[in-house]
Amino acid sequence: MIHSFSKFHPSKLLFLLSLLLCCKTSIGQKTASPVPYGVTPSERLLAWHELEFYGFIHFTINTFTDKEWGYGDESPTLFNPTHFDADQIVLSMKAAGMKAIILTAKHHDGFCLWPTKTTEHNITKSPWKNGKGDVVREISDACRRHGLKFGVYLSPWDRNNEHYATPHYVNTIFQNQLRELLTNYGPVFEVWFDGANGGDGYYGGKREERKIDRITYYNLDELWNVIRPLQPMACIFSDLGPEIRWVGNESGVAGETCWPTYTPKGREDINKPGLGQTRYEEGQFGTRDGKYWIPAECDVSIRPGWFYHESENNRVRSVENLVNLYFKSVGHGASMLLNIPPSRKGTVYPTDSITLAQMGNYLQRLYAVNYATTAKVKASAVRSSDKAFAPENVRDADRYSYWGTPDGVTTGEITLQFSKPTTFDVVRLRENIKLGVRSDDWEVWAQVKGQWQLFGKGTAIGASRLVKGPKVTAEAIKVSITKGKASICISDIGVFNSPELPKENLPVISRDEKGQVHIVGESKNASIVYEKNRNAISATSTPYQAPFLMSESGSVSAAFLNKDGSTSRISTVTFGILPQNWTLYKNQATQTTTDNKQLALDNNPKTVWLVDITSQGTDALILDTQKNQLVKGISYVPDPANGQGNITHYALYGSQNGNDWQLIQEGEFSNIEANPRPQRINIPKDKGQLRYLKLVPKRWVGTGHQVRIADLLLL
Ligand code: FUL
Repeated sequence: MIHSFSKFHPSKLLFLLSLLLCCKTSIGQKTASPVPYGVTPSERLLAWHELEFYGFIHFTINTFTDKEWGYGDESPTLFNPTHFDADQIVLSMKAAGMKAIILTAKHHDGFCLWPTKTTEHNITKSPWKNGKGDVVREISDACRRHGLKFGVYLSPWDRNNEHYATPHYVNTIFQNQLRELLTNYGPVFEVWFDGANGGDGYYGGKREERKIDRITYYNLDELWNVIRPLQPMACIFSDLGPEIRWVGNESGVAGETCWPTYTPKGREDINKPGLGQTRYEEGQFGTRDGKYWIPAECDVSIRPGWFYHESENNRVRSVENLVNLYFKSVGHGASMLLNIPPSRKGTVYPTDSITLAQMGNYLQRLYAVNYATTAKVKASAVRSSDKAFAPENVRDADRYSYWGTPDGVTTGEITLQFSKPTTFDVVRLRENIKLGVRSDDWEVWAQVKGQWQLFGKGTAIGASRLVKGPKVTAEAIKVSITKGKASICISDIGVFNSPELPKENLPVISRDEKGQVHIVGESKNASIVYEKNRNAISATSTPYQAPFLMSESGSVSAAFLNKDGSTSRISTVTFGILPQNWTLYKNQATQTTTDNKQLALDNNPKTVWLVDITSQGTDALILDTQKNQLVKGISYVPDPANGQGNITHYALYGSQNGNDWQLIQEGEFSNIEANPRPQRINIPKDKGQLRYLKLVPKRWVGTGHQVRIADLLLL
């Protein structure tokens, strides 16, 4: 049909106007830029995307109580770092290549790390610097001094505050805490709201459970309005956004395909997201053509826990592990938020800071030379002869200058010809996200000795995509867009050769059924040394020659000792008391279960005992160790692979005869849902002489009728 514009109609005027708008060109540019496709990021999200890799600091009273979640009844006098050094912390993190830091200004226990006027439960009541200290001030100042952006974590859940769950807490106390943080500490790039919300707590001495409606309680529209005028460039994070979403796990990985756009299923109205309400698995992937621009952030800790625990000093992730996570987060278009928990001294522990420096060194060397910058570029189609769309734009350092194809041309290819065969194993792809997420499927090809071979392929590009392929020496590379929703706007193709990564090589420690401890491993010119019940290793540690017996509970640490007296990193394994003829059953000794209960005693977290539970809080898991002995604690190892059924609340009893039971402790396994790491319950000496132990699961993750026990260790 041919349109006739001879007769005036208002819709025609609108059409003309929109045409004019679409055809807007920049100065000197004759061809119109493509119309943005779908939703696009705001200015502050664009700035956020450019950060890619930044750090988290978890530091508070928990650092001193050895906990992951404080109950809220901890005395502020416990907070007393001996050598707090904000520069050391910030510089250790900067050395890794981080561009910003988010600090836990208040965690769930409610203790405020700055001198707030909103609650007495704050740093002025601690002995540190005679109550004159301010961790938020020191860290934010150090960030500015060293050129890093600063962000705040303010836990909505406050287990200390007597007003929690009332309107007064949320409308006055919590909002004022935000106001203080966003007014007094300079520019803030991100405000982090945790999803863990409501539940048991001290609550001013009431010690009860308080439930809140996660969708309505926090008056989120109002809360966002507190943030906006005070910090216009601060992006708001919560499980569902509104600006940055949780990736849905605490392991540091985004989905292989991870869209920055998102329409949370069953919740089309993002203005009412609630805190802590999400379908976790969705966060990894986002939604193609989602209604909102809510990119994913991958939060992960360098240690198993979020807070510092001395017992985890030898469980710091290796640089190899961190780099792998970097490729699975930043490399999938999300950001990497790596947590570094300062120790009780108030500094980053040496193992952590050495690893951070190694990571920084790796990233610096990775990006040192971009082989694309000197390549000859050719594309299958170009929008026009305007420089604005030239294929060469993919080689420059500008994230937004791009190669553009004509409207309707959604597939095509671009070739980069090197002047000589070039070795690489990483290709970086970026779209100009100011124009939306346009392309879907892509392939990267490498031309090796005249033959094109596939280097990598996938779906979604967005702000950044790192393709890690085999090391090849190629004459050229070709990026093919094989499916897309709008004309192509690729802004970056980077070609890099990754440096050698130090491979983690540690002695492997295991114990057999008879209690013999074996330590195996090989390292050139090095021998193995070990220690029992000591985390540190030195040249004077015991040389390992043959397996040794250890039927009691305890830890074994081992490392390679080099000829020059230096040692490798240390590996530490904790063993429980050796289970010898122990029996494990549900409720009564007479009750036989057909399930695989021995899997809970095999010291292998990969094999899991799944127990049917008939009723909450009454079914008991009973362990008979066959003899009275001193038990110092238990370690419950949840299923690391499937959270559903992992125990969150328990009661633990002990007995010498199997009839008279004494309550040892009732409590929670904090944060086990998001971070299923081993949980320890200490048993006081006066209750520790026992033969039987009874664990009553009171609550667990999900609504199923089974609980999961990967391992149960008696310590
Ligand atoms: C979780 C919290 O409950 C953890 O303690 C930690 O702060 C982590 C980053 O988020 O949901």
